[in-house]
Amino acid sequence: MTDSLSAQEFKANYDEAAVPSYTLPDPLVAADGKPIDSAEGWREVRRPELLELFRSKMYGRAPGRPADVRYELEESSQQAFGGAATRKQVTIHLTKQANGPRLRLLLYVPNKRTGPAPAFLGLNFSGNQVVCRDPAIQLTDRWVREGEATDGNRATDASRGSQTENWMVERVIERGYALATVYYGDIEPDYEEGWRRGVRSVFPVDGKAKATPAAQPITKFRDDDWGAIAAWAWGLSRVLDYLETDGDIDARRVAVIGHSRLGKTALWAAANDERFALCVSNNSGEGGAAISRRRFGETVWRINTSFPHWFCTAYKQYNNREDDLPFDQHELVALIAPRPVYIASASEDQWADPKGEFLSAVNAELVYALLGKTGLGVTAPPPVDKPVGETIGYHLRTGEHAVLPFDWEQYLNFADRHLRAN
Ligand code: GTR
Repeated sequence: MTDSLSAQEFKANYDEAAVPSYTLPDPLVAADGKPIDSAEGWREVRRPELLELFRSKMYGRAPGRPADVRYELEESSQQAFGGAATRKQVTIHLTKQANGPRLRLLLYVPNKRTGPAPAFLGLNFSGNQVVCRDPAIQLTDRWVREGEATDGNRATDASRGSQTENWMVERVIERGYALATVYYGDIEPDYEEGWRRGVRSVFPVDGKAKATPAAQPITKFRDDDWGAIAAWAWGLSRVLDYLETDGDIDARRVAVIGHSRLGKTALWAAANDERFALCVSNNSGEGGAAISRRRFGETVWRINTSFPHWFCTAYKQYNNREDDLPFDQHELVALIAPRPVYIASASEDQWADPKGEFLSAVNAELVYALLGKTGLGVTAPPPVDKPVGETIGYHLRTGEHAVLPFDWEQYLNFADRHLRAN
């Protein structure tokens, strides 16, 4: 972990009484001060304006879709989980070069289905082999964070299935959804210099519709060039490009899901790429669903200091200056409207500011309403373990910072309501 600050050096505020007073930017007032009062005004004026602000000031700009992708089916079997699912392992080559950047997709599709399956797509933290105990999953050969089931920065067989209960793959299949996952380190390894071994070293941000590799090695970034979160989100869109070509998947019903830093990533992916039909942000916290102006738990300064590579350089100017941000995170949620989005917090995860995450859901409501939807539909935080909401879902689960079976059950119920209703 590139966490260069020890906890002692930063005193996080966990006292609600010490949260400063603040005014949230109104998502329905344009930069020129004019009110936005129609769906068209949102689509044509305000949504592009907000996207541009988040791109240029926070996550950074990403290139377009690569000009030369190639999909290689490495392995498949219809006998996964005792015949309940078909497993596919597909390499997504992002350039023409055989040794160029590539993503390894692990896909399970339920065998019991009447047509192309809706799917959950999420990046994983430690290699595809951690998501369940299927011995056929390729062990990642990429850099992984050193831990119990690694040999230095290499994953070992001991890591197989270690996050089974965080992924619930068999349950997802049983409920009729496909599960697609890629190791986030395939896109970019998560440390400050990790970009040198990831897609940001290959594709320049040049504003062209089709991304092609740089002629010269990339050596530095401009203030608004993509950070790692934008790169991971871009990778999710590349997986969706593949899913659009796979006849077993209904690419119009793909839910993008992520936990923690990857929850921030899922939100940004869904904000940018309207092909994602639904978004789940699990404990995404600072830089995700939590309101930055609250300065509760992790703050802008702290996240930019611990993880200098996550956001674009321009974001650093807001260190300890949250009130100067031309947006707040409820507007990130609003960028997903009118599509369904689920925000989940955990009671012991105060670092991620559960109340701030809830308030983003509340304050995105205006935009959902303008687009003819009920968002959260409530303004008071619900009791623990009681999901609320309509097109915006929310719950505060009892317990720690993690995606747990309780969370998955709520996401599956939410997806049933939104992706299965005809
Ligand atoms: C923490 C970071 C959080 C969150 C978390 C995670 O150290 O401060 O913003 O992203 O890591 O991703 O697990």
